[in-house]
Amino acid sequence: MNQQVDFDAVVVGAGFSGLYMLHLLREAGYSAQLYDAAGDVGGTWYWNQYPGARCDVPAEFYNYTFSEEIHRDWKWSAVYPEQDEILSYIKYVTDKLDLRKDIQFNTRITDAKYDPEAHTWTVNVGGGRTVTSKYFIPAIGNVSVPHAPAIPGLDKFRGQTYHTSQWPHEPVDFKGKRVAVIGTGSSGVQAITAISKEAEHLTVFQRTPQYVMPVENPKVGEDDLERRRAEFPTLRKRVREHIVGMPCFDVRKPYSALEDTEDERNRHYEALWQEAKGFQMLYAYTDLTINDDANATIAEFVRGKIREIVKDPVKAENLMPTYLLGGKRPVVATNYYESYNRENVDLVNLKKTPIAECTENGLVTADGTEHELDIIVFASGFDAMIGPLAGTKIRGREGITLKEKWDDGRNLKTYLGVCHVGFPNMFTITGPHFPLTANALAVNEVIAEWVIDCIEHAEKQGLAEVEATPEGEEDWTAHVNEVGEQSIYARTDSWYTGANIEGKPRAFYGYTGDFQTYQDRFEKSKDYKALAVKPLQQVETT
Ligand code: NA7
Repeated sequence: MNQQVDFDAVVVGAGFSGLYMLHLLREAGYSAQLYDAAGDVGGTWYWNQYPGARCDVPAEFYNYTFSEEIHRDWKWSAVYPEQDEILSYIKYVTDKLDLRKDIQFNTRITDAKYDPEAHTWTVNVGGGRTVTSKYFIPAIGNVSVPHAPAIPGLDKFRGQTYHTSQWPHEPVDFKGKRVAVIGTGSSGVQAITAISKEAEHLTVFQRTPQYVMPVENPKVGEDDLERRRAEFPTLRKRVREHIVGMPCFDVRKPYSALEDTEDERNRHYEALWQEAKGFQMLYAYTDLTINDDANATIAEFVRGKIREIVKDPVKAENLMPTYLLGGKRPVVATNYYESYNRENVDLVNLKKTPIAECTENGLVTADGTEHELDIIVFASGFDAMIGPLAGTKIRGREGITLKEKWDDGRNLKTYLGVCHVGFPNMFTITGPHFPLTANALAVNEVIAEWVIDCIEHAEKQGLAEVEATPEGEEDWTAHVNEVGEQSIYARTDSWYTGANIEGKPRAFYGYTGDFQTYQDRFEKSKDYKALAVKPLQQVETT
């Protein structure tokens, strides 16, 4: 590279995507430095250390696919490993690739600015220091800025409060404690099943009931391990050829749910429920998430299961979801509904009795009931997708921030979710328009590999700048919005459309098309026609 810079590239975020990006940059011979606010690697898996946290994609497909050696020398203990094991895997890969020497921890990047004259990024690394780089690659996650309801009087509470995504790294003792969990998304559901077994009393504050699919978590035996090692050569291909990048889930009956009789359907659903393979239930037929009438059949089956499992009819009624199954991010868990049969577990339906205030003793609901508590756990989700990037003051060529460019989501446009008009030489890996329905780890690999190809292309062509064209942004954004409008996500309130946060503009914050179409777009974009380029020569002579 020709510019005078501290590093060819600055990467932000030491989660799965940032670490792989760092590896690819180094392999290609670029100097790179990675910064992370955390004290160690892990990203999501560093921060989300709440009880019960585990992956809901089988680990067989939730690990890197680029290195046979890494794959061969690692042994998952269970099909759906817990948070600490995933974090150990990330540390293992980091050490195996010797990445730590190019990572600076405990460094939150709060602002970065593009210099259109020098064609470099200046990144504030804290303590009055800045570093410069040609390329700037935020890989800061899309569910990494916690959201919590503003509860009047919360500051008076004498007990402890935690957010699932900011969990302390020392164990929290729930024994003998009266605990509240607010929120019943993936994190809340996992935390509820774990905390209910330990706490003296648990009160779940639920805004929207969830469809929770059962999942068993068998141990991985030696035979299975050998099979996985033997199958490694085809792993990447199998993952990338699957509609959501999880080739363990297959359509069990390759036709519409409406073609079976009610009895046949329910027998089929029951068999899958007993198999307890999580997301597999969504693939019982071909059309459960694209045809509302088909969707209604599985939704009704799950409601029937809730009635059957939960003994207290009032609790069961409050647990009944009514929206389109799959319209919110699907949730899987072991014995979630069974938790409500425990005598120490109560449920508050916030739609009927919202939280009015917090006192020094606990939470008071609108009916005047005071729920006395020692611990409040917020499992209330995130300012998802644009939150992390909009919350960082990243200023492009014209000096405006991403937050301003996107008008807080009212004018959200990206090119492939990766490049942005006005922000040359910047690539976002896990930002808005990231696919929401595909295996995130597989997507991370696709994007990071595209970014390194693009950088290689720019360097070979002697370019000073690469940047999305307005047409490229318009075209991709129109595609995201079109598939979003056609999907069930358009008709369900969730963080996919910003509906989880009051006042957040409604938009398709993520890509909801299938993984194949997504990859095709990336493949086709390798002609770089949607990138505006500024040859270095041209820059030097003007
Ligand atoms: P989610 O899926 O956004 O779940 C958050 C939960 O918190 C959900 O039940 C929300 O209800 C609830 N919530 C949000 N705001 C409030 C307020 N103001 N009052 C009460 N309850 C509230 O976050 P998770 O951490 O569970 O999972 C995020 C992703 O991480 C997950 O999809 C996986 O990809 C991993 P709502 O449904 O919005 O009514």
